[in-house]
Amino acid sequence: MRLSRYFLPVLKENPAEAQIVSHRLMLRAGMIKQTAAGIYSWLPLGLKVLKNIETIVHEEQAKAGHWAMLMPTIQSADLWRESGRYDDYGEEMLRIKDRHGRDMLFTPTAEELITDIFRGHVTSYKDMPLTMYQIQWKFRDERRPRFGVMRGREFYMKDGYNFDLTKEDALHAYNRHLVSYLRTYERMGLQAIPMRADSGPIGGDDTHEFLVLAETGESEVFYDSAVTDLTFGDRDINYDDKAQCQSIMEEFTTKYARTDETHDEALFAEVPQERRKVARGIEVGQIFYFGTKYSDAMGATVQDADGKQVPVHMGSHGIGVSRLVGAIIEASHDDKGIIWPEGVTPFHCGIVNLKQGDVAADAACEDLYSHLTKAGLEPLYDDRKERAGGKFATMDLIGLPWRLTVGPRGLKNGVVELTCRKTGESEELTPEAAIAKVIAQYT
Ligand code: 5CA
Repeated sequence: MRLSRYFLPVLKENPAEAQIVSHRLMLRAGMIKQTAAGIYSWLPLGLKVLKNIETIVHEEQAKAGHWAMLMPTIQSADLWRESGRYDDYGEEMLRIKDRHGRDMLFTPTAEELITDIFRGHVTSYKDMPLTMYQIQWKFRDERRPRFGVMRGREFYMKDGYNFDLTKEDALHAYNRHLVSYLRTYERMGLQAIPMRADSGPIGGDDTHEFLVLAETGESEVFYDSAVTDLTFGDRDINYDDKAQCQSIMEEFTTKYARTDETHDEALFAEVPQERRKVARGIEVGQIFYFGTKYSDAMGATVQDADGKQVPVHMGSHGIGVSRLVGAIIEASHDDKGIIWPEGVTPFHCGIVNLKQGDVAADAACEDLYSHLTKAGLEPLYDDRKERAGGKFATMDLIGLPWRLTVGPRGLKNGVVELTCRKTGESEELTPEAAIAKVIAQYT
């Protein structure tokens, strides 16, 4: 992409309405624009990051054997009356009437609709286990939408639903989700700690939230600092292996880690004092096992091996896809701007031409651009006739992990400069060596 043709409306001033750094930087970097309280347009740069996060979620869900599908955002109230949640959900649910006066709603989550799809098609235990998910817009009329995309009213969420014959199978689905989520967040450069939580309007007793530690997080969390030493890393996972998934679940959830909703002072006191931490966290996902709550209410039964009709065991599993954009920025920025982890960066590297219009500099930039593009990378080439200082400030603000700087002086010596956004370190390399080094970061 050439910046001269791109839509990147960066702001020089700090927007007054933004209270936390991710909101400020997303507005300043031209990623989003608010249209009403808690409702945002995603501008090209923001959308790229959102889509990258979405791709990681899809890839990890596919590995776990979960099928992607898509349900509508507008649903009939009738299904929600069956489960009893039409009334229970209260003012957070956006209720709409269609032209015939029928009650409709904008989906805040989709347990009812997926259960309806399941009961309409699956009649036998032979068609299970089954897990399907979608990545779709949700609406919750939050009392206090704030912090930009972190607590929006309209937000983008991955919601997955498992259907199993037995509790044991459904708990395996729970563990499978926990494992796949650990991998998902790590690929985004995040440490998200599973913490015992409260299930709220979704229901059930077994639930974990995934929290990214950050001062600006909305949840108060209590944990044994030993949980922060756990990393998932590059493990071989067989998602059909119940024992393996169970043991990873235990590895990551046995040490004390709870949100304030389930915090237990007596249990916490058993953690050695120097490891007892109280902090704040951003909830980037939550998994639930709620048994037969919806299948009982909505008559979702299957025939088991003995020919008996039994209600199916279910759980649901969410990832805050749009919230993650903010959470990643909270976890990775400095006073100049965002620092994207390589897994989600909107462009793989920036190219800054220090003297646009200089024949040699222009040609060298074009050459870098075309080599990187041919290698399957997406560079962002700042080809505007701007001062170098302004170009650097924009690149630092939008946070691409690598920057290639090209100027007539360096070219006379046969070199360009490669700068790492995270460390700020620069080195002079031949264009070929610089290209090879950037490509190597992504392979
Ligand atoms: N049906 C279940 C799982 S699919 C469910 O709705 N879970 S949830 O309520 O925990 O939401 C899933 C994730 O969506 C949360 O962990 C959070 O990361 C994100 N989320 C929830 N509310 C908002 C909001 N108002 N703005 C942005 N993200 C949100």
